[in-house]
Formats: sequence, C-alpha cells, structure tokens
Amino acid sequence: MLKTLTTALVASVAMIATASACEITLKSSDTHPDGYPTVEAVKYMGELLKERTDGRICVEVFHSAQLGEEKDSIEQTKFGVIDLNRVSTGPFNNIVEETKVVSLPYIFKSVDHMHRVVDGPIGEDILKGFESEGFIGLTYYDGGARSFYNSVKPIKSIDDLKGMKIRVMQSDIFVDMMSALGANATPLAYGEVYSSIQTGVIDGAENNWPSFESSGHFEVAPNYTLDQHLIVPEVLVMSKISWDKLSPEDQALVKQAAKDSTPKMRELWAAREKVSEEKVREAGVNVITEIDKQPFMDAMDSVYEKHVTSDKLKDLVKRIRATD
Ligand code: GTR
Repeated sequence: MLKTLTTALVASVAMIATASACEITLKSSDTHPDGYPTVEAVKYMGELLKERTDGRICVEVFHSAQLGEEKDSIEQTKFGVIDLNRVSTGPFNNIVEETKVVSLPYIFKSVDHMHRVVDGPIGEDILKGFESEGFIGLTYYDGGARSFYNSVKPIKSIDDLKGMKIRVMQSDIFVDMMSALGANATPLAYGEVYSSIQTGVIDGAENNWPSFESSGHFEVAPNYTLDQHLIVPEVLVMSKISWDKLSPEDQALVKQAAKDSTPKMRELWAAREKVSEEKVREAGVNVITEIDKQPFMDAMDSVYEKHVTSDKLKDLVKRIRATD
C-alpha cells in the first residue's frame, strides 16, 4: 500500500515538474472544436516547440471559441491577451489590406494553385503585411473551397440565390460578393450561424465540407451547392506584443514550428474533408455538384473593381494570376 502510494506520489511530482517546466505558455485561440484539423495542427506545433526548447516553450490551444469569436479574438490578439490565433484570412480583410487578395472570389484556380501561391514569395509578402497592424503572420493552413448551403431550396443557378439571406464572414468583400450575386449578405459570427438558420433569421451560409459538418449546419441547411466561390486560406498569427517578448532565437523557433505544422495540417485536412463529406451525404443532404460556375465568376467583376484599387493589391492579383 505504502509502496503504491509512494510510487504515485513520485509520479505526480514528476508530472508537476514537467508541467511547470514551461517557462512560457502561449495561449492559442481557435473557433473550431477539439479534433478539427486546425486545432490539431496548432497542438502539433506546440509539441514541436516544446521538444525543440527542451520543454521551455509550450502552447495551449483553446478550441471551440473559448477565447471568443474570430473578430473579437483578433482584437484580443492585437492587445497581447491572446498570443496565437488561428483564423481565416477573411476576418483580417478589413485590418490587413494584403489579405484581401486571397479572399477574392475565384482568385485561385484550385486548392493546389492556392498552395503554390501562399507557399511562395506572394504568400510571404502577404504575411509581412500583418506586422504593421500588430501581428506576426506565421504560416498558412487550408480552408478548402467554400460553397453555398441553405434551408430553403437547392441552388442550381445564380438566379436561385436572388433575394436569399446568406451569412458571410465579417469582411466587406464577402458582403459585396453576395450583392453581386443578387443575394442579401448578413455578416455574422460563426457561432451564431446555426441558430440563425434554425430560426429563419437567415436562409443559409457558405463554407467548406469540414466546417459545414462539424458546425452541424448541415442539419438545418440541407441543400449544398458546390459552386466553390472562395478558396480562402487560413492563417496562424502571433500577437506582436507576445512576439516582442521572445528572444530572436525563440522567435525563429516559433516561426519554424509553425511552418512545420502546415504539412501536418494539410494531411489532417485531406482526411477530414473525406470524412465530413461522407457524414453529410449519409445524413441525406442534397448535394448539387452539377453547377455552371461561369455565371458566378462573371458576376464578380464588380467585386474586383471595388476592392482591388491600390497598386499594391493590383500587383498581388497580377502575380497570383501569373502563378501556374
Ligand atoms: C471556417 C474557418 C473559420 C471561420 C469559419 C467562418 O471555414 O475555418 O476560421 O472563419 O469558416 O465561416 O466564420
């Protein structure tokens, strides 16, 4: 009995010692639930960092919007209350001008094209834009392709969207995108979408397979049209306030661990997309795959005209289009 107790005591002391060995614990925010690819990728980054700093720097991921919805959490990150934040680039559009280009509808030919852009110099140039606004852009994650879903009827052509109330992420680009499609945009926090569809405040929203599934939106909006109007990458950012507290060596380690988590994220993402699609289809959601995207693309000219006005953005769009 005494021996067992002593062993247990030694074990718990050892555990406390390991836990308290973290000199720095970086608090990280994510809107998604535990197990979602973005959440798991940031945890993985934390493991790498802990290993590479002999346990000195740790990451604690707060999933399921525990630290707030994306827009608020971005503010908290700017103030240094939150150290790391994994968000879509969408809610950054009104803060970091450069992020607008990757939020433009149909800017990317495919997810592979998006990877080639964000993994190269264009991606780095966009990340640099975060610094003057109080953030360090660390790395990109995947957000698949976003498509429309709603509770009313299957959208088979652009005409079906007319007059519908569709939730978008909080960015002017997406509001204008919906107007260009003849619909009414309702910018809302992600966490409010389910009940807003359920109560009929909005008709639908738009997202990728994993979000459509994990949020449960498919339960209340069972018509999903694969028009893939947006391929918006996601970002992992750090508060500049938290970053400035680190030594240059530690900054480099944080950056590297973040970069090294991207391939892991993409692996997890590919697997989750399949699982989510299966789950949604099994639930009987009406998935419309045959859709002529051309009219959707043509309608976007006004969005580009309104938002791609500065030389900086014009140049970025040109470079993205010149990327094979
Ligand atoms: C998801 C994305 C989240 C959030 C959400 C939304 O695809 O991963 O970061 O932006 O969409 O629509 O608000």
